Amino acid sequence: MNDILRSPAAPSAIATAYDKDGFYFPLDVTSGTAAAAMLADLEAAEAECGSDRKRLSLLRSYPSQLLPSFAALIRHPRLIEAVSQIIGPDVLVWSAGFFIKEAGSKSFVSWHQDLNYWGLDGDDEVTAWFALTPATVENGCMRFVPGSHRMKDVPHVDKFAPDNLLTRGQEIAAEVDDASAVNITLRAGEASLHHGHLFHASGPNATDTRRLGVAIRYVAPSMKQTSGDKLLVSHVAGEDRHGHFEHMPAPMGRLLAEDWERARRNAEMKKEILYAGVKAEMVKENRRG
Ligand SMILES: O=C(O)CCC(=O)C(=O)O
Repeated sequence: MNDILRSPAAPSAIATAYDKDGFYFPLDVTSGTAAAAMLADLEAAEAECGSDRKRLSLLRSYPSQLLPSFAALIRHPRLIEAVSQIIGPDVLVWSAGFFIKEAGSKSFVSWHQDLNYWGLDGDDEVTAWFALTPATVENGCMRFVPGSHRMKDVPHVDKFAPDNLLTRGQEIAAEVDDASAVNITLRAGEASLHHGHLFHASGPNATDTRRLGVAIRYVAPSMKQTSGDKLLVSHVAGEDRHGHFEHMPAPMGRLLAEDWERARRNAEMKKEILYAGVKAEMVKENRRG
């Protein structure tokens, strides 16, 4: 990647802000040119999927298993360095999927916390949301409530609103102080970091271009699924001394048959976790969270 980095923040600034607010941004990861090249790779792969909706859904949910450019992104030294300040040097990627808002789309994300529905036994987790396009107020950037991560798990209700990008259209079942939220605007090539208990949401895309970001869920290897399932993860830094997950290899090429097969297996396992207790007819492709 042809990276042109702006002056990076001192590592302690990341950990301090994250501890206080539950998030950190903006983190310089790649140049805009490198982000545009990743976007072009994704869009070429989307075109190659044609009208195969199942493949499109797998591609958008598991790009780092199918495209070497995204396998490199989740291992990018700037991301690993920043994430290690928060969860330590041993790092796995639990998932890395797109949140896509097409031009002019009503797609939104309701106020929620991430960790409530992932079936993990702790909170040694951090999401790096990497912007493939700029994230602006107009195109529906994320909004974070500073300090809300200290509330730990709060109750949610499943609403299944059609334009909600979350798996269950889940929403925090209490009033959220929207006025205190911060707009997480990013240029293409920057990322934000957020805690799995942070209250966050995002609005529709009122512009005439797509808004795309990859939400990379980094976890410490000490975490495990409360169900006992060994989910598929990417081992991206340090060591895994726990063996709670099955490690996947990085793709050796673009859109290879064995990687489609592994992504399919991953999707089946994740569906069981993310949709636990939900009626089959409510389960939709291209949903997150
Ligand atoms: O992309 C968005 O607008 C929302 C992303 C989100 O909720 C997340 O990454 O946890």
